[in-house]
Amino acid sequence: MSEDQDIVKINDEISSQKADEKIKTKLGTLAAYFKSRFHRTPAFFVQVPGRVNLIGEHVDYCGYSVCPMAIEQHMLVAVCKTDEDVIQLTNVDDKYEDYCHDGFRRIRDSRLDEHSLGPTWYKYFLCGVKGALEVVPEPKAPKGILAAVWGNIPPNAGLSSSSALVSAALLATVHASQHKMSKEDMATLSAKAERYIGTQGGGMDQAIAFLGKAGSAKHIKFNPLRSHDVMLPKDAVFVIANSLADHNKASTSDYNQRVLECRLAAKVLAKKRNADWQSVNKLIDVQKLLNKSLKEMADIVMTDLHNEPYSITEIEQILGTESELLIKASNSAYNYQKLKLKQRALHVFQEADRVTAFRQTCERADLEGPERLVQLGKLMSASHVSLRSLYECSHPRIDALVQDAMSCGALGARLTGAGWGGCIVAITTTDRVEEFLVQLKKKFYENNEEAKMLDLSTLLFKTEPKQGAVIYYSE
Ligand code: ADP
Ligand code: NG1
Ligand code: MG
Repeated sequence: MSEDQDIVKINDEISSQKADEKIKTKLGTLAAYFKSRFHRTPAFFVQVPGRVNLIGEHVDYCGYSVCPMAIEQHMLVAVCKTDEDVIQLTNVDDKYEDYCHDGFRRIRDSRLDEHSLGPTWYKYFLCGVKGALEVVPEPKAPKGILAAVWGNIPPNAGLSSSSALVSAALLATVHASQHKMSKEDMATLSAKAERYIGTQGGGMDQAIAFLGKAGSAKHIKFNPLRSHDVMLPKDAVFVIANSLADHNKASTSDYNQRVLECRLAAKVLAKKRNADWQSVNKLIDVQKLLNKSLKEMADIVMTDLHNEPYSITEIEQILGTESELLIKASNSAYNYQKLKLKQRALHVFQEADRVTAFRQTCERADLEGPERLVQLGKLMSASHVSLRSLYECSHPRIDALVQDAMSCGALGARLTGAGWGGCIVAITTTDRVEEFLVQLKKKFYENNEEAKMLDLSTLLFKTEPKQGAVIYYSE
């Protein structure tokens, strides 16, 4: 009997046999590829989507809620167990080289964050495996696994290809171990697991990867993780457009620098208001301690923090402590002479407020027709302005694309994901979307040499809320 014939439908919350014709064809193609590489048949497949964040950028790691939706583009992984102590990975896209390593269970104890020019693709997969092996009881874990990966989420573009890969690897390992877990637990574990790559992410991407639901965006809250459906207006269409400036988040310290700035801003604000700053790690912690609204917190930032960047020495003096203590929690290089506490904290409190306003605007019964969409558009555009000027995580090409989208008739547009490149998301209406796509294509892509060599439908497309992670079985 083959090692994997005992796989049963244990994670029934996310198991599905109802593959539609399109996905059945893909599963067949991937199974054939798997067989050609491993001379085995896959026991099951996991499919995990990318996401577009509609609003709530760079707030998840401060403890605040976000409003993303899962998209159609996804990571598909074919998996089987093996009784050899090995992990073998292959990728349908040959730009991602095969990987083979002895010692599958030893991945639990390995370090994955050592890479100078950005992590190799398989490290994201190993993060997911490591995260799973940390919770699966050892005797249940397979001796080894074989996996073939096939993804179509534009990489390094803010649509969360990395988390789809980490979450797919975690789900594959948990399922191959016949271990039963809730979606929320797998999402929380995947968020922790992706931090092994070296970035101190907040958990939005892995949450929507598991909790995504066809037909509705999600309002996701953290600690503990929970989600609520957000029904988007029927006449709204969300369009994703790729700026073609790509940015691998784990290859620079930009992201972790923002996480550090927010953490230090939270401590300084607490200290200035005579609260227990040592217990504060996130901006939401100081808001709770002071018992203020988000708008009041924005006012406090304006009065308590100065415009000039802080040095770590000044922060040390304010807190009366040593910098070693403050920076120990992270593992990447910072610019600790120029810490922009005021700008980052202001963005976070105001952006968190916009998330609540976005959900309320979707749900308000008294808003008539186009007015609802106009208000959603304004919130999205305000988010972009803040990301560009206060959070400084945009890119000239992203700003140009946002501007072009607005001049082509979008009601609002903003960068989505971590930024420093990647994609924008724009809101338009069902009756104007086709014209909008034609205009934006002309304006942004037609004279772009790089775009001419690519399939435009992968750079500029309409999107709608899709299902989160699914497990399929071979027939
Ligand atoms: P994103 O915004 O897409 O999540 P990140 O910088 O966080 O961008 O991570 C993207 C990384 O994920 C890529 O550099 C690559 O290593 C990995 N990746 C993305 N897509 C694939 C794929 N189809 N196959 C293998 N690895 C992938
Ligand atoms: P990207 O780089 O777009 O996958 C990141 C973080 C999120 C969130 C956003 C900004 C990870 C895995 N993802 O997304 O948690 O902080 O940036 O809102 O770190
Ligand atoms: Mg990512």
